[in-house]
Amino acid sequence: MKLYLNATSPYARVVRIALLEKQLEDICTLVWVDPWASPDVLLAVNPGAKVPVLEISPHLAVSETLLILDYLEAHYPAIALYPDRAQTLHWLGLGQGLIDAAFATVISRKHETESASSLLSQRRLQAIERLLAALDQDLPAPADHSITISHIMVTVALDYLAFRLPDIQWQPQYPALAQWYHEILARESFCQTTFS
Ligand SMILES: N[C@@H](CCC(=O)N[C@@H](CS)C(=O)NCC(=O)O)C(=O)O
Repeated sequence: MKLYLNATSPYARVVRIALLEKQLEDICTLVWVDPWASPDVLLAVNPGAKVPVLEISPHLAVSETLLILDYLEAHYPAIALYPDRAQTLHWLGLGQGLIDAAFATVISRKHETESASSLLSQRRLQAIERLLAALDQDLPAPADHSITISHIMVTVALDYLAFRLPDIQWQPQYPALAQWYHEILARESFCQTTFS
């Protein structure tokens, strides 16, 4: 297998951590690309020019983070990341929503596609605020030695906020969520995949 990724993508980091936690890193080659440059090697596996993409075999590649995770879980179930599926999907949706809102905010700021006071910007920031409050109220159960895909998605989302949107000062407001985040962040799979 090959994973196409870049080092600042929260979506790609989720997949990479899932591969590490499932102990699949030895059977997956990392292919580093800049999706914004639309390199031919990426377009060949994903005409949409986005990372992550998991190339399973020549002419067979899966794009979209949740679909890649679904493939990995179905084909490599030995270390399971979806223990209680309904509950896991509940938190997974909150984490993916947080990444989507944060990533769209970063991109619109970077490319100045809209002003900070625009309706869409405001709605995204409000969504981030509400998602943080919801997660603080209802955290995925603490990870012991095992970890679930919800822990991965939510922690990557929170770390992406710290990396790209440090002006959103959520940690003093939500100390329980902050403690939970720092505990998971200390795992080897997160240390090996820091944003850079
Ligand atoms: N819905 C996709 C989003 C992936 C995505 O937006 N990736 C970004 C990097 S974080 C990208 O490749 N952007 C390049 C582009 O939009 O042209 C997923 O869940 O995997």
